[in-house]
Amino acid sequence: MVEGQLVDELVAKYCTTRGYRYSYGTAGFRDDAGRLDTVMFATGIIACLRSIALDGKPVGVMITASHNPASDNGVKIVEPDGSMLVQTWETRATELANLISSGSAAEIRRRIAELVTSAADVRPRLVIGRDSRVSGPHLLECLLGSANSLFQAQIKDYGLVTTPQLHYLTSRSLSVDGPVEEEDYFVDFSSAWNEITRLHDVERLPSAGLVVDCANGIGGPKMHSFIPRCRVLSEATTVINDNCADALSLNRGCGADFVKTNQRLPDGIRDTDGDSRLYCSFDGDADRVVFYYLNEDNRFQLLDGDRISALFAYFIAQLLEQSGLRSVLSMGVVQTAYANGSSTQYLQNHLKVPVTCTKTGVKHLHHEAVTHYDIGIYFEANGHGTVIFSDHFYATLRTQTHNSLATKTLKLLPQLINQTVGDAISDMLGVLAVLSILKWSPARWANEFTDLPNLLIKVIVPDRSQFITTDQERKLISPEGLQEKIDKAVSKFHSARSFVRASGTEDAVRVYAEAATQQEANELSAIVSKLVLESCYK
Ligand code: G16
Repeated sequence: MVEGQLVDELVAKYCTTRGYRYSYGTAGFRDDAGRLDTVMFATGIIACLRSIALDGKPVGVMITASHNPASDNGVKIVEPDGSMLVQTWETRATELANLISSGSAAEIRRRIAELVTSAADVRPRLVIGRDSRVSGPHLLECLLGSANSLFQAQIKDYGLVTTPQLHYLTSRSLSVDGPVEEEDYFVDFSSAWNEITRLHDVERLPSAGLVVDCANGIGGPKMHSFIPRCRVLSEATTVINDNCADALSLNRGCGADFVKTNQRLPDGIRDTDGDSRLYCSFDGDADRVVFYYLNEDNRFQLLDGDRISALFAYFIAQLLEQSGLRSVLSMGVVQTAYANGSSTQYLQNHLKVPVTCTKTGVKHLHHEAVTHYDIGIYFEANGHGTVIFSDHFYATLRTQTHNSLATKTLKLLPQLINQTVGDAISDMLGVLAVLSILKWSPARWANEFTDLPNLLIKVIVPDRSQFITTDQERKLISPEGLQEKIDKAVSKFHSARSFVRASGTEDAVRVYAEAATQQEANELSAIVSKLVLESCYK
């Protein structure tokens, strides 16, 4: 039985942010770090209850706001197998955070006591990590405030890690008896890289080198620990924007989101004349990656998540063909509405690979990939994604007695590519391995198709919750009448498409426009943005 007085004391101590409305969004709770005390305390309770409901299996908690500015923070809960929290529990998390934020002392006391006493007599296990934000340690204290005092949880705190490391370490804690250390992550992925590159006699990258922009986030120090373990890469790689000690520089003028949204080089890259290196940018917690290079006119060319999907689909289709497994193992690509129309055409018409579209948020793409395919390739255009292999895939490969080079390569891919979640480091290794094996330069990779010109912008509105979508977020059902106006605007342009959706990680509405020329895409974007604002102030 939990003492009401204990609950009162804990709430008074840890839940200083009151009166806000919270929502477990695209990637957990996200907000200005100063507003998250209460959310962290509530998350400690929900994570423990989840672990108890799963008989004390390890549940992950990652404190991060990923691509958002340094002043924000956030938290998300990870299932024991490393996937995202199941959706019914997202609702529980939102309800509890809002009750503690806005309920009366008596309501809070009653609800928390109810939750704690109704839980089975099992000691919960939490696996915790955080990114490099300065607010991390304080928010961790608020989380531990409930997890320790109300549940006496068994806690493994990995300190500063990337989000994908935390997902990986959580799933490893489930499958391995004995201690799991961060070192395991480095060893597992560098070994897979070393093995696949030896198998294919890779001695150099197909570009003059690799430059990795770490967004001044936690990816920087992790890359410095990781790269020396990787053959070929250790000499070829330059790590930039790796100063995570300078808290304010996080995601500022650099990183995957900046590069993708602005379609330009990040700060920190100077002398690029005659440069034939391959570049990539991670985001603040290293769960996204986009690539780019400078073409012969020294112009920036982006190779985003759509290109990564296309590259993996091309390569794996070839391996399946060579190993005689094309009709045995199903392969498909999952995209969101942000995928460039040309990439969808290329996958469906050229590679003959099925493509499905889901709502934004890797949790949706992951679910689709796992449900439908033996090899599910999913990347959001922003570079967030992975390739997932099914039990049927592993079983089929076990029965292959003739171990051709293609079969051996297929067996190694799931070790190289993080199976729990999108991972900038592991995705980078996957892309580099494929390019090296195919001997494709960045320009060769880019030549597979030409992107339709596009523009993605943010529009700040008084209340983004008014923007309600359907059809995998491609159409609005509210505000009333806005979709019809957007459709009318789109019909005036060539090969055009536009959609509007509320962000789940920022207080803004996103407007995407695509058309036959950049000028048309820009014009369409301006018209749709104006329609969005008019719908708010009419
Ligand atoms: C998160 C999600 C991604 C999503 C992105 C933007 O990324 O994990 O799946 O694409 O937010 O979402 P929204 O458009 O709803 O703001 P990250 O890198 O911030 O964790």
